[in-house]
Amino acid sequence: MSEQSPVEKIKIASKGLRGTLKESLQDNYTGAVREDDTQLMKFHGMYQQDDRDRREERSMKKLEWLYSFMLRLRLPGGFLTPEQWIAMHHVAGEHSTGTIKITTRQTVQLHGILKSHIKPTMQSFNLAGLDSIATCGDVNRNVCCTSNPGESPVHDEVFQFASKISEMAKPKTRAWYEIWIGEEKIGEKVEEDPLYKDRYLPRKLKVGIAVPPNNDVDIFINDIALIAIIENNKLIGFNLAAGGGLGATHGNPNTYARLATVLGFVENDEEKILKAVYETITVQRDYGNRSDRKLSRLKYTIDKLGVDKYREEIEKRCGFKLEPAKPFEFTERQDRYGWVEDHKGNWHYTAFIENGRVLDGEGIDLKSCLYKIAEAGKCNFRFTANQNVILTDIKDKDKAAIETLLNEYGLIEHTDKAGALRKNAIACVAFNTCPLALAEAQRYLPTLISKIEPILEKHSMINDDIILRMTGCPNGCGRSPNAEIGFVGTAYGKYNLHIGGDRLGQRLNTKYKESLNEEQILDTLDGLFGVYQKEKKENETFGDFSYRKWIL
Ligand code: SRM
Ligand code: SF4
Repeated sequence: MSEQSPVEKIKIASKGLRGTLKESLQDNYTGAVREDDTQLMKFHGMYQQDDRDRREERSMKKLEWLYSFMLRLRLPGGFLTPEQWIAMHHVAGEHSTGTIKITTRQTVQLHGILKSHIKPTMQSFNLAGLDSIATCGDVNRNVCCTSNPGESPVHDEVFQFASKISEMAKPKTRAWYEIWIGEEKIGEKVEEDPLYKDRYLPRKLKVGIAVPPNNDVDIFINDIALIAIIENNKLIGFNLAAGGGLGATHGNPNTYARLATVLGFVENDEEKILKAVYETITVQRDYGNRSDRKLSRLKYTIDKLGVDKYREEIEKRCGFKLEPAKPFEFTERQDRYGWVEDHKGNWHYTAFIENGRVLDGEGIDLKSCLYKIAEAGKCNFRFTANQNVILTDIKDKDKAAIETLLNEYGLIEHTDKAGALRKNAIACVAFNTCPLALAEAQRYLPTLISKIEPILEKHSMINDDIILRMTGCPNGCGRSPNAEIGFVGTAYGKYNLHIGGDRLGQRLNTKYKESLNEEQILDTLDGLFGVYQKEKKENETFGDFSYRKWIL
């Protein structure tokens, strides 16, 4: 048997994810935490980072890098009350850079939290009924769910599963409460955790739930995916899929992006559905690779075991068989911007937040606007997996007041005037905080889009809903491998261009050109769009055309 990865040893020795975090926090000589604790912190929802824009300057001055921490909240299905929004607004202002970053998994991250500010941050969130448990680390992460549960009673019913799965797969250790909130530890014994035991999972694990026909959560990129099957407006159960994941490493052919494979159907029986998800996790726990972390996601386990063996193993552990998968169809993936009325007569407004960055300035005071709306207390907040915000559950009588605030701050105009390409685009964080970034993403994509738009105009494609995404490295956080046009950073200012993914998130794209600079990107797209306009079939999307023309 190959040697276990160092992280495996850290987990086992951690005493229920406690490690020496308390001691690390008390060490005032450094802004960092001890090396092993950087791994354990992830299970508590935090990453140690440094300001990469200032690395060189700090090194020249012989100063320690400017360490700080990124914190990610646990928000199954991406829901916040207005009171929680207000709390988050204040925490962001007092303890982080101030920017609220909506992520591609329907939650928020705060960056730049100094070590001495971590405890107050956690305590404020705890008071607001929020936590960051298991949003990172080798555990189940934030559970995603189709964004707008108010849309139909079925959406509501499905949404409940996001919280139930999140709760079921939450680590049993009380370490988060002890270290950050000050809860007293009772005795020396470490809590039993039947799901995670003392080794947790071989790697991160992601669960998503989609309600067709909308694939807004990009369901097939999840390790475990539930696709709601609806007949006569009733939820009859879920198709269970497994093995999605987008991360890869440049130059390592053993790593690859993969879409989840549908394994079968489970009827609408809560116990059975939760059991099926639970045992899909335990198979990965027991068979996943624990020596090479590059090959340890569920997607590699399912390919190593074979789909049939993985399914059999789930069935054996569940004590029931998965039924044959039911047919389903996705017809859209975009967020539904603007106002939507639901079956109860309540209103929901989806606002465009470019790359999920909620801050003031840059042409619009988004943060103040959303704060004022939260203060009014007339709506809840939901995040979409496309990094946007939905103001939800607005009573008909309150709609006008919300609309007035939206207009006062220009958010309706901001949403309406953004072009189709921009509205459908995603970029990951990348510089200046992501330690793995090779190139810019969220700080650069808006500018690049402004340069692509005239080319689209020239080819009469400006209203085309093309899905374009950019990531600063091949890890795929902005889901670039699952876009019609994907940019993947290779070095500062250089990107691989991937094309041929479909519009609905059911076919990955393929690398078409390597390490292009901006000029080459614009020239290449100009050429591709020209051919597409000339040769496409009626209603053929850019993704489908490029696949047929240049990839097949
Ligand atoms: Fe991610 C690592 C940001 C969604 C695949 N991701 C990271 C880290 C934590 C870098 C690190 O390990 O130190 C990034 C922090 C940057 C920063 O400064 O904030 C990071 N990932 C993000 C977010 C914030 C991107 C965004 O702009 O929204 C997303 C947070 C999601 C959340 O709320 O939980 C985010 N990451 C994703 C997704 C997309 C998704 O899940 O829908 C993926 C592709 C799907 C998948 O998991 O395969 C993704 N992130 C990765 C990977 C590659 C994992 C792999 O299997 O190889 C890494 C690197 C790793 O784990 O070693 C990574
Ligand atoms: Fe960082 Fe790469 Fe993820 Fe972008 S894709 S946030 S650069 S790890």
